[in-house]
Amino acid sequence: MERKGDLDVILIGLGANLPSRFGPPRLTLVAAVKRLEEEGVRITRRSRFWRTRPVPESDQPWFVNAVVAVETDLTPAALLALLHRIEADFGRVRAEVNAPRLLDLDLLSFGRVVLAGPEPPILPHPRLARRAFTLLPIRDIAPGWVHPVTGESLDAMVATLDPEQKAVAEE
Ligand code: PH2
Ligand code: MG
Ligand code: MG
Repeated sequence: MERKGDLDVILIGLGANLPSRFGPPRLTLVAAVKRLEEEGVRITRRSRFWRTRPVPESDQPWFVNAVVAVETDLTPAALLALLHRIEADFGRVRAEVNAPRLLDLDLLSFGRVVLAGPEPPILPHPRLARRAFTLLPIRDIAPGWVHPVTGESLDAMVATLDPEQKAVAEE
């Protein structure tokens, strides 16, 4: 398969810290990737699964996070709507910000597209550059990716992270 340049990838972040009907968080993420494929979204790369401390720090369970690179003909807004539909189908109930969740699907970046809002999606994802749980999985699958707005490399962004953002690769 032709490998798209790291700058052109469409990146989806996956996270969970509660069990779902599919099992513990990691199995939920595996099921969500399968569901994306069934919906016609082609998965071209998948990061390792990372166990990550909740941000902001709390007594919630640690998360499992991963990132996939995909190909799709959907627009960014249509892809975001699909992600929300899958979250709902998996049983996600939207509670307060940063509540524990059984599945979170975030549209992190859409090639070089920059969308400032206010209506979603905001691209790239506004908090992406400050989170180990997005940067480290992206580095697994697109090490040459640079932030489309700031031009910063992954290594540069990772270097500015608070070391309290613990993240451990599972495989
Ligand atoms: N998602 C959040 C808030 N905090 N922390 C970790 N470790 N992983 C997440 O996916 C996460 C979070 C909001 O979506
Ligand atoms: Mg999120
Ligand atoms: Mg989300």
